[in-house]
Amino acid sequence: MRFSSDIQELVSRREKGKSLEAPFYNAPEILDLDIEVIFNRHWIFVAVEPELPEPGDCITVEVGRASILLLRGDDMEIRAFHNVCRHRGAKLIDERATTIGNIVCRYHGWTYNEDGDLILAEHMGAGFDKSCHGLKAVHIRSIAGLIFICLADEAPKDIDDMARVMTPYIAPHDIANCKVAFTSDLIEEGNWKLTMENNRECYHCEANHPQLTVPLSEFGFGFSPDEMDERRSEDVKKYTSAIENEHKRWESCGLPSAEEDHLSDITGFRTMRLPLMWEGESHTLDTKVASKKLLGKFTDPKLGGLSFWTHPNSWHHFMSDHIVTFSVLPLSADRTLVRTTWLVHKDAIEGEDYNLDNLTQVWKMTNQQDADLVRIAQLGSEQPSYEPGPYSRFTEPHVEAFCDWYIARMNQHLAKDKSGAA
Ligand code: 3BY
Ligand code: FES
Ligand code: FE
Repeated sequence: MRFSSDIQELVSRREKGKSLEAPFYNAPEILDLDIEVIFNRHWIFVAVEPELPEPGDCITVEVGRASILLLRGDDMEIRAFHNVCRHRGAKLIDERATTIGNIVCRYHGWTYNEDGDLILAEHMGAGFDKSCHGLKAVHIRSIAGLIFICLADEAPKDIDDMARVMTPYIAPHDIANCKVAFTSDLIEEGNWKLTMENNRECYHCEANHPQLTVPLSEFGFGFSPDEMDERRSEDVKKYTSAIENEHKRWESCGLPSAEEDHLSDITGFRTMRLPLMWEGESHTLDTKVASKKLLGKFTDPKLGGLSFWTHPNSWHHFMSDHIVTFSVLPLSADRTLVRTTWLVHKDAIEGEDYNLDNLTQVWKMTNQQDADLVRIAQLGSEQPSYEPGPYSRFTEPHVEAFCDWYIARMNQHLAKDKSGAA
C-alpha cells in the first residue's frame, strides 16, 4: 500500500530535535492513525472523580469516534463502557452528564445494570442469551481521583508504575473531598500535537502569558549559557536555593516534591512540585489562594505548585487551595478540544470561600492565549514553505520528549504491521 509506506517514510525520516513534518499536523489520514495508535491504545486522561460524586452519576466522553460512558455504581466504583447499545447500536447516553438507575436504551428499552450486564430485553424469545449481549467494558483506572481510560483490549501495564509514583504526590490534595467548581471546553483550531507541544514549553510564556509569569515558574529559566549574565545567574541561584529549601520543608510534612521523569515510558509522565514566583500561593492574578478552604489536611497556603504532565493528552496543577486539570482530545486533524476542570474543597462555598472569576481567570486567559498560538502554528504548518524547525535544547526539551515518544509509538506500530504482513 503506497499510503502506508508514505507514513512509514515520514516516521522514519523524522529528525530528532526538530518539529514534525507538515502532514503530522494536518493530514486527516495521520489523525486517523493517531486515533488508532495513540488514543485507542494508551491511557487517556478523561475526567476527575468529583464529576461523578454519587452512585448513579454518569458522564460521557468522546475519544476519537468512540463515545464512552462512565458510571459510578452503588459500590462507589466507577466503571467505563462503550456507549453503544448491544441491540441495534443506538447511543445509550446522549448527554454529557446525567444521573441514572440502570442504563436503559430509549430505542427499544434494553436495560443494563451497573456492571454492563443486559438484564432486560423484551420480545427476544426464550432462547435468547442475554449474557452474550452485555456492554463492552473499557479499562479504567483512577490515580488518586484522576480518571484514565484505555480503549485497547490489553491496556499498557506500566500504568501501575505511574500510579505507584504519582499517588503519594497527588493523594495529599485529597481529590475525593473536592468538588468541580468550573469546567471549560475550549476548541483550539489546531492539531492535538500542536496543543501538546505548546504545553510542554514556556519559551512562549513571557511574551504571551502576562498573567501566568507570576504564578508559574517551572519553565522560567531556559537561558543558554551565553545568555547567562550576572542578573540572570543571580536569579537562577536564588530560585535554585528556594527549591532546595522548600523541598526540604514540604517533604518533611509528607509532600513528595522531587522531579520524577518517566517521559519515555509507554505510559509516559513527569512530575515535580515547585515554589511559585514572588512567594506566590496559587495560580491567581494576585498569587494568593483563591479558596479559603484549603484542600485535604493542609494548613499552609504556601505549598507551591505540583505539576503532573502525561503522554499523550493531559497536564495538571495542584495547589494548596485548588486543582486545575486539562484533558486534550482530538476532534479532527486541525481541531482539538481542551477540557479544563477547576476543583476546590467540597465544603467551599462560592461567594464566601472563593470567587469563581478569581479562581478561574488565570487559566481561562492562559488557555485562550495558548489557543491563539496553536491556531497560528497550525496556519503556518499548512503553508507550502513550512519545514520542520529546531527546538531549543534549553527551553524545549520536553517538546522533543513528546515528539520522540509519539514517533516511537508510531514506529512500533508500523514495525508490527510489517511483521504481521510478512
Ligand atoms: O502553555 C501552556 O499551556 C503551558 C503550561 C506550562 C507552560 N505553559 C504555560
Ligand atoms: Fe437499544 Fe434497540 S437499539 S434497545
Ligand atoms: Fe502557554
